[in-house]
Parts: sequence; C-alpha cells; structure tokens
Amino acid sequence: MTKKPYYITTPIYYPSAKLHIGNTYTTVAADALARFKRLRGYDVMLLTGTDEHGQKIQRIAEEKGVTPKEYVDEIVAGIKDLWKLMDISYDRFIRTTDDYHEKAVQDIFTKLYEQGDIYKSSYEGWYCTPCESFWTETQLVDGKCPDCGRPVEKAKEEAYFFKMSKYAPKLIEYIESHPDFIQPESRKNEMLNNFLRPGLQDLCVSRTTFNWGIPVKFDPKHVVYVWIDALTNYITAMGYGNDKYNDYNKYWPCDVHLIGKDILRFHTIYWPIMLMALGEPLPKHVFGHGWLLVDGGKMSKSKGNVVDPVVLVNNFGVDPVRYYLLREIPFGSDGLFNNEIFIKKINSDLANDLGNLVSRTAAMIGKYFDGVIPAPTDKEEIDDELIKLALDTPNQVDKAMDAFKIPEALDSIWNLIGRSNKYIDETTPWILAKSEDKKGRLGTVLYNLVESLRIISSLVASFLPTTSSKINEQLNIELTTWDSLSAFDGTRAGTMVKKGDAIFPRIDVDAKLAELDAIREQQMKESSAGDAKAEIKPIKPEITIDDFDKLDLRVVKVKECEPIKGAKKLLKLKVDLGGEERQVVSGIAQWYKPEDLVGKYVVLLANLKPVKLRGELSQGMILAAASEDESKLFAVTIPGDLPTGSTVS
Ligand code: ME8
Repeated sequence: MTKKPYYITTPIYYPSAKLHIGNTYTTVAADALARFKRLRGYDVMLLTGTDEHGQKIQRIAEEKGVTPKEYVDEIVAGIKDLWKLMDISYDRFIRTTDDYHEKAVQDIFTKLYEQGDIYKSSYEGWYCTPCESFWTETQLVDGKCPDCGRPVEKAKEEAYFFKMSKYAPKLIEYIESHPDFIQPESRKNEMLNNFLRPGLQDLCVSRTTFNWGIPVKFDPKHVVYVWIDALTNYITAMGYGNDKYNDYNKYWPCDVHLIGKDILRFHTIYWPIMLMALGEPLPKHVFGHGWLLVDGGKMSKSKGNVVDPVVLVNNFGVDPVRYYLLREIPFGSDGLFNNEIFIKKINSDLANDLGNLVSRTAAMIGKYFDGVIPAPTDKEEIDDELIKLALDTPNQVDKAMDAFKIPEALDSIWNLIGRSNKYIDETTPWILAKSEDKKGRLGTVLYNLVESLRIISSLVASFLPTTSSKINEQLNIELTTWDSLSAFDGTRAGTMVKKGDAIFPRIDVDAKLAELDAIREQQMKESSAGDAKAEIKPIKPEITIDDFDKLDLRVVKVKECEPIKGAKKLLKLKVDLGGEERQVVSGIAQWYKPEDLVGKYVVLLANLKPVKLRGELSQGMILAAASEDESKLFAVTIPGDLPTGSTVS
C-alpha cells in the first residue's frame, strides 16, 4: 500500500551567526510533528533551509572581507550542526542560493510580470546613504537609520511591485470558507481585521540598491526582494519550476507551514496571493506559534538574556530542552523560558515521573525475576483501568497532534506515566513478592508495567527520541509501530531487561543555576570583547603606491567660514590654495563653529571632482578623523605655517 504524503515546512532561517532558543522552537515543533506522522504511517516530507540573500548579509560579508557566499556557507554549516544537535529529522534542506531555486524564482518573477501581476513603479522611503538602505517610516529608530543610527533622507527608487490588492477579495473569501486555514483562530481574525479588510497595499518585490540577490531576468539591475525569493522555497524545493526534484505533485499543497507569529502575515496573505496568481493550490494549514520570552521580555543581546540552545544541550542533553519547549510553551501563545523552571521540570517530569517508572520497573524485574520479563497470568479490575488508558492514549495523542496541540499530546502521555506510577503504588509489588503464591500476580503486574512503558516509549519517541531509545534498550522493547499500539500484548515475555543508568539523573537546582549564570557571564564578556573589536572598521583592500599617488593632498588656509542656510550639518569654507581661492563645503558643522576654523591650516583633497551640495559648489574635501560612532571629529590640521599649496604625502 502506498503511504499518504504529509508535507511539513519550517521557516527558512536567516543565516545569523548565533541562533537562540526561540529560533530552534519552530523546528523542534516541526520535527515532533514529522516524527509522529511517520509513526502514523505517513510518507513525511519535513523541509527546512536557509534564507540567504539580502543587503544585511552583503554588508556583513563586506565587513568581514569575504564574499557573501563564503560568509553564508560557513553559517549554514553551523545551522546544520545545530539541527543535528537538536535531533531534527529533516528530509530536505533548501538554500535560497541553490541554483535550481534561483532559476525557478527568476521564471516565477517573469511569469508574474508577463501576466501583469507585477509592474514597474517607484519606491519611496527613507534612505540612509552610508548604508545604501531604504527604510519605511516605522522601521526608523528615533527618525534615524535603524542599522547605523545616522540621519536618513527621503528618496525614491525604481522598483517592481506585486498587485496584492487584485487578489484580496478572493483571499478573504478563501479564508472565510476554510476556517482552519489560519491557526490558531485568534490569528486568523487578526489577519482579516487588521490587514485584509482595511485594504492591501501592493508589495515591493525588487531592489536596485544592492546586488546580493537573484537578478530579475528581464531587468538585471534589479534583484528579487525578499519575499518572492523566500516564500517560493516551499514549492521549488519540491521541484516546482526545476528539474532538481520531482515531488511537487506528491507533496503540494503542503499540510502545514509552521512559523512564528511575526511572519504570519507573509504566509497567510502574500504567499497565498502569489500562489493564486500562479494558479497553484494554497497550503492546507498555516500555524503561527507564539513568542518565546525570557525573564524581562524578548531575548536581546544587549540585555544579555539570550538563551543559547548549545549551552542547554551540553549541560542537560537534548531531550530536556525539547521537552520544555514542547510541553511548557502553550503552542500558539507566547511562553516563558526560565532556567529554574526548566531544571525543576527535568527533576519532576523527567527524572521523577518517567525516569523512576523505568528504573523501578527494570529494578523489580531484576530483583524478582532475575531480569527476565514475566508472562501475565491473570487479570484484575485494577489492570483493566491501566490497560484501557494505555490503549486510549495513542488515540488521544493522535487527535491532539492532528489539531497541532503539541503540549496536550504530551499531557496525555504524562497522564499514562502518572497512572502507571500509581499502578505500582496500588499493586505494591514488594508485598506481592513476599508470598510465593502471589508470584503469578506479581508477574502480571510487572508485565503490565513493561507493556505500558512500551506504549509510552513509542509515543514519547516523537518528542524525545533519545529517551525513547534508552527506554527501549533497558526494557528490550522491539514493537513500536502504530499498529502495535492497539493491543496490550506487544511485550515478549521471556526477554531480558538490561538495567542501565538512570535516564534522567536528578539535578541539584541551585548548583546548576549558579553554573549557568557563570556561563552566561563568561559569554557576555566574550561577546562584548568581540563587539569592542568590531567597532574598529576593517582595513580596506590593499592599494599600490600608484593608487595613492592619484590623490592630490594640499595644505590650505581657511580664510572664511560660514554656515549654509537650511543645512544644519554643512559649513561653507573659502580656502587659500597657494594663491588660488577655492570654495569647499564640508559636513563638519556639528563639531566646529565657523570662527573655530578661520586661520587654521587644514588638509584638502584638491583633485576630487567638484560637486554641488545644497546648491553650493564644493571644490575638494577637507580631511577629518572621526570616532566610529561619530561622537568626536577633528579636522586634520597642520600645526605650523607651511606655505599654502604644499603637498601632503
Ligand atoms: O523570519 N520565539 O527567519 P528568522 C519564538 N527568513 N520564535 C522565534 C523567536 C522567539 N523568540 N525568535 C525568532 C525569518 N523566532 C525568515 C523566514 S520563511 C519563507 C522566511 C522564529 O531566522 C521566527 O518566528 O528570522 C521564525 O519562525 C523563525 O524563528 C526563523 O526566523
């Protein structure tokens, strides 16, 4: 029988040097869903990847003196390592720099242009000249560039736009007639009421101010801007518009896009509209999970509260981290990550509840049956209760996972764990063991416990894969298929248990918290040392003496200096260059009053092509040295009376 396909996607990640615990959340959740659907017998495709283009990457690479591709290659390798560490069982990894994706994006863009959904116009926004970046009003921080903090100017740029408005009514109708398309429900209403119903603006889909992107095929001075490049990964990775893969018809439309709430608008408005324009079916579900917060709010480097998944995994193992994310954070709402709650949860839920159940069961089989799993011989009412719950739990988990209720699925499993521990207390095997005629009963109790643990372990495997393997090894569990969970007889009596170490050793909360604090402090120190270094701009590429020789630097004397009306930053200087008078406009008004400069000998780049600034001719440039944050600036002066026109070399 061919298996039914089930296609899950995670967002594709920006190549950032350090992913925090919040970034790993989506992918851990997607992995649990994928593993569970595999257990259910689906042919699962779990897609993840990286979103590698854009100006920011280009700039970081330039600062580091490497090509953008070299930069992202290194980061992507790190992201793949992180997914390995987090036990992510992805089936395919797409990079937006993959050739097949780039070609498909170019063709998609051309098709949308040719059919009239994309048109050329101009983009107006706030422009930061040093960063060569456009920003929207809302992106500005205190009216300044959010990247470098410098002033911005209103500017216009030629750009292509996508006619979003054309498809809005059709999308509203679709969302209304597919009530489970956007989940959770509250997010659906937010999309409809805050964005769609008030009217959609057309989306800017190209840029000309940087070139680290996919060139528009018919107008290559433009690169495709962010969302057409990023969102289409979900279909190109299946083979849409390329020959690399041939799985499009099998897997598309996907069963679910799992994403964080911050990118829900792009996935439930822009992406469905792009698909409508392409004539392709829409995803079955888009689930927007909440935000992972830390004490004091959002994680941020400056607050020093960024939770590093690598530190957690190295200290506690991967499964406790997965457990906390999947059980403790309500899937769909914001949730808190807190070290103390995390460690206490490990002690209570993992070490006490699950760990003890396994070790007590294995120890009693060791003690009373020489490690051989006994066969059941009888059945009492108290057994029925456990058996009924054990057989019902897989269905409860299935139902919860179908509704993307991951914490509820774990609640059901822990309910069975709790019931099994209670069963030990109720049946008191240590008392049964005292009388020879209760040996049969004791055998039944222990068999039932192993069998219950077999079901628990099979279900836990989707969430905590390593833990499940450890349980299976200790209790010699073989049957873990979905079908084997519908009968309470999968354990083979007569097999040996292998008592091992506690699967979750108890943790000393205070000692571990102190250790984690020390690690964080150390990381803060290292990162601020890194930042201090980063403040010094890297040295520009090497030049020859001939290159330098092209600059004509001269000593000039400032004869007159005055502000320019309406230009707060500029001063107009009249300088003497060996008998020749020149006018120079200089952006140093913030640091010098006009009278401070008159009479000074300064250095002029004399052969710079003249330009007009604010309508005033500037014939050269005064040299100045500035601190990186531009809080301090000094014009380069000559401390003596060299004849004007003398060369500087
Ligand atoms: O958004 N809590 O990539 P990304 C929970 N490239 N989730 C968080 C989080 C937090 N504190 N911080 C980040 C992008 N995330 C785009 C996606 S898809 C076509 C393009 C989540 O690397 C965030 O919501 O910035 C998103 O789901 C994921 O991390 C990747 O974010």
